[in-house]
Amino acid sequence: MTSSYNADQIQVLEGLEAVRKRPGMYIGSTGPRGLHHLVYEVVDNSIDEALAGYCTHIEVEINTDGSVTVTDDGRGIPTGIVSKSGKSGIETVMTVLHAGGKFGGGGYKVSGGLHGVGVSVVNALSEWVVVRVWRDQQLHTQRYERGFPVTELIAKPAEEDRTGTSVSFKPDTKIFTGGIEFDYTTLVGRLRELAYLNASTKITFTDHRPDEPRVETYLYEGGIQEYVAYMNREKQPLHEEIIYIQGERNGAQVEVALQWCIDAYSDNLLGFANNIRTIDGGTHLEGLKAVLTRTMNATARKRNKLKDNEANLGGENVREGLTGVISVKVQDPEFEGQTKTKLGNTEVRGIVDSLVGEVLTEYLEFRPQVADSILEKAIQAFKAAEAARRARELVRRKSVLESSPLPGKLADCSTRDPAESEIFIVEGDSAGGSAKQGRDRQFQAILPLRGKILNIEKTDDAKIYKNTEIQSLITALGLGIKGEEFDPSNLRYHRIVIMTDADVDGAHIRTLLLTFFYRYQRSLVDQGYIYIACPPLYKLERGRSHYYCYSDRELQERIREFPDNANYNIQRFKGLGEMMPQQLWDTTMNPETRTMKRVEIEDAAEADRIFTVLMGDRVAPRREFIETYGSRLNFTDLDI
Ligand code: 0RA
Repeated sequence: MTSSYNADQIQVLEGLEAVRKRPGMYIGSTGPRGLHHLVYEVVDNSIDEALAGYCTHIEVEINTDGSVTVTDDGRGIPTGIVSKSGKSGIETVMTVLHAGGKFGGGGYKVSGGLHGVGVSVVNALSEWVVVRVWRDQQLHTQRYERGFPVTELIAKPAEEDRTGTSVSFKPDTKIFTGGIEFDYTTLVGRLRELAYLNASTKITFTDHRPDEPRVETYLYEGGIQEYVAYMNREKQPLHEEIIYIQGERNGAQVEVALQWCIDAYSDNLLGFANNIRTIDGGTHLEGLKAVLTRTMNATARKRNKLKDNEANLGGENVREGLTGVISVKVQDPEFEGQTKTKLGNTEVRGIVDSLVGEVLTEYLEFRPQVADSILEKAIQAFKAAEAARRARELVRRKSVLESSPLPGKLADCSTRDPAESEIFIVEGDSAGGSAKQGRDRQFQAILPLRGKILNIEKTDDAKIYKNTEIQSLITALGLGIKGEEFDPSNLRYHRIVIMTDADVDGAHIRTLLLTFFYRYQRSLVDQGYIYIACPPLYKLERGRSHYYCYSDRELQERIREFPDNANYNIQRFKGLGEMMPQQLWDTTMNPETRTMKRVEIEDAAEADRIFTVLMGDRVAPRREFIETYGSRLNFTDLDI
């Protein structure tokens, strides 16, 4: 320990102690998400330095011992004594909750970070941390263990002529009991996203764990414009130039990039506030949607695309085929909702609305062809929506969607509490039969589907509502109308489990179902209601014991454990229908023993693109995708 404690220091220790006692409060969870959050928290500090205009390069490294190093070329954390804490700036940043860049008057205008808790939280939750700061021609180093400094701040002449900060940390296995292994793909997704959101900030990512280290560099001079171009790279743009709007009003910075595509029918708008992906939307997206609808309608009237007696285009019509990113940076972001991913600042709505309105109106005035092609697409969408609405009304009148009887083939569960209810969607009647007999009818429902469901990516809305398998899904689950704001209290089951055979057909049906959920009511996926069952591939019997194996590797490993001359028998399950009801329960459905994968979207842009490529109507990009990734085309690889 460096010195005796004063009152402030005691408060500090209590602060970090609180973090170790209730880590979830500070980083969300102690699972993989929380673990990766540590990296983001450190990187956010370097991003803040970049936003302030002092840092151009951030390097992130996963080291061979599983620790992570984040290095930037910013000003370096101040080393002098901070009067309030009586400690060096470095120790203050490392040990005082929320200290971040806020002391010494050098505070930042806006700051990123979801929890915004600062590096001190990373320090508290790490077995060790080593900080290096290049400043004033010196290299300052200090080491911490579980939050406590274990060395002095040591300064020696710097060998390089540079400034900056480097933080290395090894997460504490006492806190992250599920393991401290960082996932390459997860980090790549977020770091690339950060590079898009912070134009001209170079981010290098190196994974030193493999024999041959993997290095990636992200540097996007065009920022979110390049992000939109990247998301649309498999699509056909309606206009070449990406519409880019940028401005600042009342201390809030707004950046918008938009591009409509001919061959896209849903809208794909991503919102960010202070670099946080706002999955649940918020005022920035509300403002953007409102101004897009108003501006396009006004332009349509001005250009005589809509007559006086014709109704306005709806928001969804205007957004059809649109890929867009809105990124706002505000001084005091308020994040709402359960997952804190909805921007709440009310002033942002009006700021986005007025700023985008002015620039977009003028933009379209100068580019009448662009305006006309977007409007023509919107008008087509409007007409198609009208046709779909008529088809829907027909469906509604037949009361398929509302107060309709549940589908006949649904074997419902007895409980009426959605929170404890599960529904297994299975292919075919024979699998359905096994599942019905094997389930716990108290809380498990079974819905057998016949054959392949419609590919919703390629089908227009009118056909979707006419399809009986889709009708069954909609009514059994209690879903509303496609794309409309969905009231989760209508959802009849909080676990929707896709249970298909472990073969190519099964994988295809699973993809079709995932596409359906993703495009029809994406919030089901976002809220984590969708699961994939993992039935075993083999039953291995030896003497009186048996094992279920879920992969070829597991089978081989089991067999290898047997003595050389052992007699054993392998049964391969060709489909769920071949399993005895009791087996299906034991291996796949019993919550005590089963494994299920929860479907999560880690990278929205990637997910959108992959669905377009895999399920859309252009063949060339699909072939290319399958040729590139074919051998490892399964859902864990796709991160969905
Ligand atoms: C406090 C004040 C200043 C910079 C920083 C902290 C800072 C923190 C981190 C964490 C990672 N990289 C960082 N870079 C800077 C302002 C410095 C000044 O006024 O010179």
